[in-house]
Amino acid sequence: MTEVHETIASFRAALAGAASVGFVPTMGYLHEGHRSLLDAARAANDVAVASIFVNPLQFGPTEDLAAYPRDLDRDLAMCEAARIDHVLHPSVEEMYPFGTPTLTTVTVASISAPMEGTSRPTHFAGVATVVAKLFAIAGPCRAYFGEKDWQQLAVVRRMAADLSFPVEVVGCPTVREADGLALSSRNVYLTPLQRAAASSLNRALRAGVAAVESGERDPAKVRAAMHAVIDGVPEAEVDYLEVVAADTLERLDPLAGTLRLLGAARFGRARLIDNEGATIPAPT
Ligand code: PAJ
Repeated sequence: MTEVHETIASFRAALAGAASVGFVPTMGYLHEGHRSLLDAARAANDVAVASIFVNPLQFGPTEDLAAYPRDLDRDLAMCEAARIDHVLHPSVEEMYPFGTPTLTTVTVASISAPMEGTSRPTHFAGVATVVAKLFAIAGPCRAYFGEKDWQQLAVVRRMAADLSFPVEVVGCPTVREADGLALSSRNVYLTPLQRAAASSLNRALRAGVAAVESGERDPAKVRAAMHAVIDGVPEAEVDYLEVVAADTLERLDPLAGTLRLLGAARFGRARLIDNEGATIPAPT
């Protein structure tokens, strides 16, 4: 039976003394992408736990905090099916008893700045602050994050290392629909027409990967290859399409080493993000 905890104290007490803990932080409205993280946590640890908390700190003033989809009963049924032992489901007051914004904020410079950071300037400080709190609450554990949010994964990895959290951050592959669209809680905002158009984001990124794999080393040309796929899609409003170093997220010219191609686009109300990897072998 999955046990639900509304207080930090009760969740902490439940985890104390476990030989190994696998932890999956989420904002709920769980789908098969989250399920893959729950399964990975369950498979590799004695105790498998999750958190469900829509974190107000990581939403900008004009973003979808109030509208963010929620369905706790369905989420708990998925946790139960995945044999998750404990779920932390705190109120905003339990997490932020002194209110928001918090006086103490965790920021991860440079990695947080480009791409999502440009479009959503306070987002990663909100993510890093809540994840630091969740790591402090869970204690020593393996924590599972999706590659779907590649920049978030990079921010969390660096934060955990810089602050010496006793946490091993584990990245898990992106779960997709058959047409390539990455599963996301925000996909529910899409109308049927927008849903059909939304696969163009992943197609654009794969066109960029194909350009790199066919020998293109000029980042501007790789970006152009991605734009060529999506710019003509009337439902898509591109925010950015980038190719950067996979770990530092720095721009490289010429392209070299382990790369990540990342994009964000609006389809109606839904702002979707996605990414793909490409590696340029070192010259021999
Ligand atoms: P949320 O969007 O609910 O995502 C929770 C975790 O599920 C994240 O690590 C995310 O990368 C992963 N995930 C989402 N879609 C996925 C997919 N299609 N395939 C694989 N993994 C996927 O990300 C957050 O919540 C929040 O920012 C959080 C880290 C919980 C902090 O509030």
